[in-house]
Amino acid sequence: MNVQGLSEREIFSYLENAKSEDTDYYRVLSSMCTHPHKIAAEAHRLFIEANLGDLGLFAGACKLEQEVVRMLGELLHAPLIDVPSADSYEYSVCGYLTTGGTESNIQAVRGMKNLITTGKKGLKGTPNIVIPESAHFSFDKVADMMGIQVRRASLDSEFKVDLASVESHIDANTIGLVGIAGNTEFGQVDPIDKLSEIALENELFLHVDAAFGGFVIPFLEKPQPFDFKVPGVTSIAIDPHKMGLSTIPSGVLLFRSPSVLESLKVSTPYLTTKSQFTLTGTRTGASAAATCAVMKYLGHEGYRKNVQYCMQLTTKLVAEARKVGFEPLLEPVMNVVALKVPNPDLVREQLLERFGWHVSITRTPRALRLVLMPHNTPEEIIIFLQDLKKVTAA
Ligand code: 0PR
Repeated sequence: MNVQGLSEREIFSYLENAKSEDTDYYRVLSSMCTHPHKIAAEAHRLFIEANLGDLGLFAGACKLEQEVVRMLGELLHAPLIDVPSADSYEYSVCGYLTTGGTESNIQAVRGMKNLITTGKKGLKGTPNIVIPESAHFSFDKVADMMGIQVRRASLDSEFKVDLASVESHIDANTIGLVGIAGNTEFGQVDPIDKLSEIALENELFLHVDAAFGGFVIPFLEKPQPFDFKVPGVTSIAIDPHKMGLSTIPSGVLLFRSPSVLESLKVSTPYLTTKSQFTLTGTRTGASAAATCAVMKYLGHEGYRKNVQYCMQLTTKLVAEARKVGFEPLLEPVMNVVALKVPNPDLVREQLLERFGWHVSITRTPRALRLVLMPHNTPEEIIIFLQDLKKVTAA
């Protein structure tokens, strides 16, 4: 750190310099995040100092968090629970705002572990969970942090989790299953209703990672079952900072039953509140304000239009790609396309070096992974395909 502080002008010139190295989402086809909606950005600024880690001091921000949880609970058909002590809320949905899908996934599994190890089952060895091969790498962190064995079930030919493989991994030490509603690489949705049957039969928790798909699936023309309407689903991760158009960091974790949230509680003797069930202590109220504001501003119809726009881009990209001879690995279910191209790693490198396109790659099989977000345009897609053709022809 320098001894004397710099001037405001110097600071901002320094910051602008750094900012000029950021992409501003120009030619970005690899991101599940996008520009936050301007309403979200303004609301974020308004609550910049609010700390949800000390709810007693920030009652207003706390109400906004509860309202986000209530609205998302309603969207995802969460059951209402009785909260006699809450002043203006007779009924509530159970959950809280996280920093994103990673924290939500960690906490969902921690909840399973806490309830099982203190509860009925009496484990004989290391607890395990069964997740799809396609699960996000946040579950590797779960395995590392919590001493839980993470078993990966294989995928079927449509990149959904294979149910027979899930069943073959379940044993006496299995505490829960995970299904993905909108997997990171293919945008595919696992058969959550079938996973629910397996979970109920074996008395297991079922966590649905809808970090990306949660703000997509409900607004598709033909939504697939993935939320609390499916009886065995016990928790859901959904990220407003992805297709919810809120600011980073905004994730939400919802539970069907308050007992799981209860199991996450630790006491906080010297705070204005007695206990905390969140993973982080100090956490921003700005995200609650941003998410609440953008959800109320857009409403169901606003999000439907957003998804419709991204799906139109997706359809256009696939149609144009087919014209030049590139097939998708699967018919896109949401706004993620895995495109079969020769030598994808080299193509990716060339697209960036020669034309400034940011794309990513699926692991198995290796294909070009493209996420069509609100920052992309139909014109951009035409140019992208021209550039892709040049790169693959070389
Ligand atoms: N679950 C799923 C299904 C996800 O796709 C992701 C992130 C997570 C959980 C974890 O969410 P957080 O990163 O919010 O904790 N998926 C994106 C990915 O890994 C995250 C991302 C977003 C990466 C924007 C890059 C980027 O520019 O691809």
